Amino acid sequence: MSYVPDSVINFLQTPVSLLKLELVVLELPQVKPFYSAVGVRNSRKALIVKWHDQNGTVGYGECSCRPDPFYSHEFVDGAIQVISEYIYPLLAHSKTYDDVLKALSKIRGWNFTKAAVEMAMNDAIRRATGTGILEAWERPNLDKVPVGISMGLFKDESIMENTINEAISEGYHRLKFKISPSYAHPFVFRAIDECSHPNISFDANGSFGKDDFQKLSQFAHFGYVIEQPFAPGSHYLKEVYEFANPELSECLDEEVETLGQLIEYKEQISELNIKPGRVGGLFNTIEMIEYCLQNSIPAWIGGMFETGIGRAQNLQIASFLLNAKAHDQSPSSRYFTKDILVNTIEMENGFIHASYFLNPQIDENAFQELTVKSLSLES
Ligand code: OSB
Ligand code: MG
Repeated sequence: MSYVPDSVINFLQTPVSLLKLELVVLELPQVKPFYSAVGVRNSRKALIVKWHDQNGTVGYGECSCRPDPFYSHEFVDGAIQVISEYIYPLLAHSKTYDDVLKALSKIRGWNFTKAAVEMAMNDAIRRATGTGILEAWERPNLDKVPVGISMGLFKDESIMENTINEAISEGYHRLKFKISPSYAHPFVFRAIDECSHPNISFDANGSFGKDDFQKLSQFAHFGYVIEQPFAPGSHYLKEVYEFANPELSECLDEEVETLGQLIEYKEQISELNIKPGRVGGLFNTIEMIEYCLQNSIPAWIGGMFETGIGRAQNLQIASFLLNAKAHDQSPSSRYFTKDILVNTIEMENGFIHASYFLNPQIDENAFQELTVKSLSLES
């Protein structure tokens, strides 16, 4: 049994060819540092996979894991090693999209890494034929996607208030505040209390442990959804917490890497953040979204500070979620001083229009300029 519609299953028979894989590391300067419970980011080190097919078409995929293993076990240099030593050799006899998925499934975990390879292959197919797996997915979709902002931990009240006011005036459909036990400051509670936006949420990135229930309850008191309150693998703490506190309204992120995990937790969560990289690629994302739609689990697409390449794909996926109120897919200018698409992704009144995310073109000059390292895999 599959939750995936026949049109997508049939698409998996699409022929593929591979001449070489190119792995390129880019470094995109950020507009400003971003603080969260998993650490600070000053620039975005991005791994781009280029799939060169035998007819000269090049497809692009993005591996959106962090440079360190603080969000998930994956990290950029590890991803490069896994692709070079294990994934590339497995691809040798792949003749169809399905063959590639089967080859990738031999690797346990490393979802962001496998997703980048699938995305690059799919992009090559789409550029050559006009139809990729998302075009083959026969579901209605939106021509503009509502966007939410994910805001880092703030150093003081005035920066926090300015950022909130700016986000509201730019039309963001959701304000998401990063939180952590060490962030339970009076100024934070005051600013959140005074914030009038109708859609507010929190993201703890797994930072609350069993000794932090009192601080967690101070945030939970607002009644907003809390994303990943406990560390992945510690979901039992929800029940322990609720033994002495009101029920938590929970969204999962880090904890859900497979459909099996979603099925395990679905009764206990109020919504799901789906990151195409985290769940291991496009096919798995389609399957998870289908499962959510068929089981009325509210879901939206999360971000990992992707470059334009990964973001355009995330936005296209988000366009299939007709009822989602907002996706963590801010415009490029919120993150980077320079991005790598010809048509830099922009937001208008809190929406990103399809012209930015369907068929994105790479700005080769910017791509070159931001490259710090590259490696070619060819037999
Ligand atoms: O937890 O959603 C998260 C970025 C990197 C790692 C984890 C997360 C995030 C974000 C960024 O919140 C969302 C975005 O790209 O706008
Ligand atoms: Mg999150």
